Amino acid sequence: KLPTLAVVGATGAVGTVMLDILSTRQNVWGEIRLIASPRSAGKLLTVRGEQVPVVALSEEAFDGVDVAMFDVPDEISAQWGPVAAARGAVVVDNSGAFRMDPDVPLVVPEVNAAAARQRPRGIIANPNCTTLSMIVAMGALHAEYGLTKLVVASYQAASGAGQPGVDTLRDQLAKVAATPGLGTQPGDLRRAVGDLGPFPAPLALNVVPWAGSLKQDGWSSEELKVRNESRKILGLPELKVSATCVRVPVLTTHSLVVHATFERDVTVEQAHGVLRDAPGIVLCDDPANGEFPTPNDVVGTDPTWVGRIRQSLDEPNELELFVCGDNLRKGAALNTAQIAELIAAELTAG
Ligand code: 11C
Repeated sequence: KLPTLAVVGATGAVGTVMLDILSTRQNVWGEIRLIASPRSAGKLLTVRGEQVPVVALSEEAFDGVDVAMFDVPDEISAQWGPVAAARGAVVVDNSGAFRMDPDVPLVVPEVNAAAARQRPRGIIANPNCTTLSMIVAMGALHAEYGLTKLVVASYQAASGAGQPGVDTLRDQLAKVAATPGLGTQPGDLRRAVGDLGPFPAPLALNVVPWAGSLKQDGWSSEELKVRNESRKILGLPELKVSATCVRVPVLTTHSLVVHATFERDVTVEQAHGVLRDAPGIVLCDDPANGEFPTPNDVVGTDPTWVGRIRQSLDEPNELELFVCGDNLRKGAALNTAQIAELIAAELTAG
């Protein structure tokens, strides 16, 4: 019998992409049960070409479930993940609730698939979308050259902040399009756009050097997640990581500029060879012909796209590169689906 999958948070921004992914990937599931808040109960959603009614989140909703994916806010995962695990489901959680728990593996199948087998709490965590947008490429390069330091700047899309982020950016873009001349005077966007939504400054025609909440010494939660999660996934607890997270007026697909330092020297040709052969990576690096990834060329695709690779002009063991990854697909739903498929294979193999 094929395993039963529950999708918790089926109606959200990531949940919606998840239903699309489950409808297009190889079908390894028996029943797919869709779970959401009580106000969405009874709503019909399409998955695998069939209309499936949403059921309300409750303890009983997990009866008979083998794998439960959670795409919900941290506090909902923190409360309900252990409930699902206690009912016998393997939980794959996309929130920040469990990522740094030493008894919860943080898994990116291309990098550390084996970690998914050790799950004392019955919970596996899915990384933050910003970490995920670069970590497949960094994992491949680390395996060959030994990573010692990462300095990154992110260019994060509005949908990282969920549907309110997307709605806010679209609304602001409509307002600036209707008012020619906006964006030329100090603060004119702030006065014109009104609702800032989940962002601390206007996003249309702007960049905003902030994502997440304020943590110690001026670091944002997002910047600390990039540091802590990269260390855990790569199994490098001492890795030096410094991140600056920035929101840009892109709907979906996060980009990062990465400055990576390795134990061993690495040329551009060598890095090309590694990345060309790595699963989950598309190398797009031919600047002479104007070829490099941009978020708009990448959105809706599964791989991590890598380009603009340069060897540092100062150090032969340092590379500069630019990566793009769809934050709702590999950054969230796809990686969760890949982890769930690892568990499905484990369960089916008995
Ligand atoms: C953003 N990366 O772009 C965030 C959203 O820890 O899963 C995801 C937050 C998380 O705003």
